[in-house]
Amino acid sequence: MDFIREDKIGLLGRLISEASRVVVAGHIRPDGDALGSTAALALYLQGMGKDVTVVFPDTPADNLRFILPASVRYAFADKDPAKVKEAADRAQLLFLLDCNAFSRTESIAGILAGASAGKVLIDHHLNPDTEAFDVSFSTPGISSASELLYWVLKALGWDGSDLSVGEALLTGMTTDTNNFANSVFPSTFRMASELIAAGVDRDALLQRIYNSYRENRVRLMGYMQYEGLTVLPEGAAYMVLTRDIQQRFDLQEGESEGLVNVPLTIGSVRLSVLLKEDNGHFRVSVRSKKGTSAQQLAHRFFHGGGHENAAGGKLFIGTDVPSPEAVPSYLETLLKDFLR
Ligand SMILES: [Mn+2]
Repeated sequence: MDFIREDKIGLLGRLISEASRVVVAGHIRPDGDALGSTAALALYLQGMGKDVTVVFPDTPADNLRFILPASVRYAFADKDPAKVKEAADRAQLLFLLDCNAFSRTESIAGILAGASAGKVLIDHHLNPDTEAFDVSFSTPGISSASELLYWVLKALGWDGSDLSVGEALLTGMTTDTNNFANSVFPSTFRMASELIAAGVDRDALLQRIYNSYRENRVRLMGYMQYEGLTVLPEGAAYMVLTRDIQQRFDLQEGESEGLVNVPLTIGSVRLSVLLKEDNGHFRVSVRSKKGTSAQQLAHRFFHGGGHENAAGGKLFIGTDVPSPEAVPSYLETLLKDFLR
């Protein structure tokens, strides 16, 4: 792959061969790509005889737990901060996957950034903090961190025979592209084709990702589309998932995944925003069609960023908006302004 530089692969190969204790880390509220890529790398390194710990700032959502193989050691800082610290202190090599900077690991950023281990970044977000790493693989023009890792492993000489590695990578790529709907490149199809030819069971994987939700999620999706959606004539749509609604549908972490994409199926809508109420702020997800920048909106108005057509951030109650009730009018004003 032309986006993988040979000199970096040489350096990475040396770092891996010299390390016996490795930490693999990903971002807060890990999604399928963060979990799939970290699981795949952990399995690959374990196959080489390395002592590997996968660390995250928080425990993954229940509906994504299936991505984590039982044979891998995990440490989640919200449950066991000492285990994360110990693993980082002992590590000789540390990987950060699916995020552009240590800050995306929030509560454990200081521990990871301050570790004496060699540091490697493998990511596909804009504006990577390459200064913080000994080797950085950062390619925004790729589907997912899982895909980038696939090409890095191939360049390192991985033979693809361990199907559990391939399964985790295909899972991560599938979730990040919304099952081949966004950010798909020729290289993405090539990766999928090679993995399926090698024997990865895509049907089983799709069942686990898309057909294993609880009933409440389907009802919430219906409710939000019927009652909770506002479509503006300027080409934007938004939904506000308040605390009340989350409680009413017994919503768990990860269960509103995909909802923000639905308004983009309306022909006139170029920009979709979902706000989910949290402690003292709203978590904001933004999706856009080509030609409209979700990343710009998230960066300018929601203290965030991400990819051109899929981004996120936060809206703080008290500083950005005086109260939750003020959110709709605040949003409508800025969306109209942004799309003008
Ligand atoms: Mn990703």
